[in-house]
Amino acid sequence: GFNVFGYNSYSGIQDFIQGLAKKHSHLVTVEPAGTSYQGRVLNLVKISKSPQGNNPAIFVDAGIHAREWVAPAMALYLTHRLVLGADKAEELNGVDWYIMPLVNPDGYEFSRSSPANRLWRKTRSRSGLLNCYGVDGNRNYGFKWGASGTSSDPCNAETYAGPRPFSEPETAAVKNVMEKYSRRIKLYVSLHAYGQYLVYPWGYTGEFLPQGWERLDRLARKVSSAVVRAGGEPFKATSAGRWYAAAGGSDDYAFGAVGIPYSYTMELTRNYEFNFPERLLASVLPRYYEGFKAFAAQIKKEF
Ligand code: 0X9
Ligand code: ZN
Repeated sequence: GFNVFGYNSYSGIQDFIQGLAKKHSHLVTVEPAGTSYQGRVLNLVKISKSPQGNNPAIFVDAGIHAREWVAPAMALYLTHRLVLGADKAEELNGVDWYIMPLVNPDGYEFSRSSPANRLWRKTRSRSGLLNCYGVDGNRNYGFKWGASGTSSDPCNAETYAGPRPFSEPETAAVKNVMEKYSRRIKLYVSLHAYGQYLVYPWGYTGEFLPQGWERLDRLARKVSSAVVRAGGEPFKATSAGRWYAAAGGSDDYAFGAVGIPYSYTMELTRNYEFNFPERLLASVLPRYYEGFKAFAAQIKKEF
């Protein structure tokens, strides 16, 4: 089964996505974008009213960090709302959406497998000789890879950057999506938890900001205001590196290597750390959706 206001299994998520594509074939396309280390399909969901059009696009991914369950929940709720409201929704007129709702299904399923594994963050790849598993996907991208805020120790449970950039099939799949649609993607949002931060490049350093950071900051504040107007908690807008520096993130890669003009990491939820209660999803996800409408409005206006 699948619950839009729940934490679903990988297979429940697969069923939901395939069901949507079947029922709304004019609107929803599912594209296999790769395979996880353990062989799970990484699906890219495209939602568009003009499949062959040249609309500017928004790319949203979620779940690179296994334990941040609210992130895939949001990506799937976003998918659900876009499809449900497609007739009237301004956020689908002239904008295409690419959503990868679960980037790290191996880690996600591992974090669901027992309370002892609940706080797993990384992928589940096996590192050479050591009896240690996993790479932090958000240190594994090929922009300033291995610089500050990363570990070269495969047994580091939080920030191991991997043996080389894009060593993980999961990050390579996201990179391929960015590059395949790079001419059209104007906004990249990577969903994470927690803290209610909406951060933009650079992530690898807090010493300086990219050129044109003001527009990144302005849009982040617009999105936060939209969420607040809907009754939600504000998002703190800042550069990722001013929060704390960490290199090899997907946001920096999208912005710095691919050239996507707007790139954010969105840290959902303020309280409960990684254990945001399932019963509260119905109150926060619709408020966050208002933030996504604000993102879309800006992309439509500007591109
Ligand atoms: O450390 C991270 O990867 C992100 N925070 S989390 O608690 N979800 O792990 C923040 C990433 C911000 N972006 C970069 N540092 N590039
Ligand atoms: Zn995260």
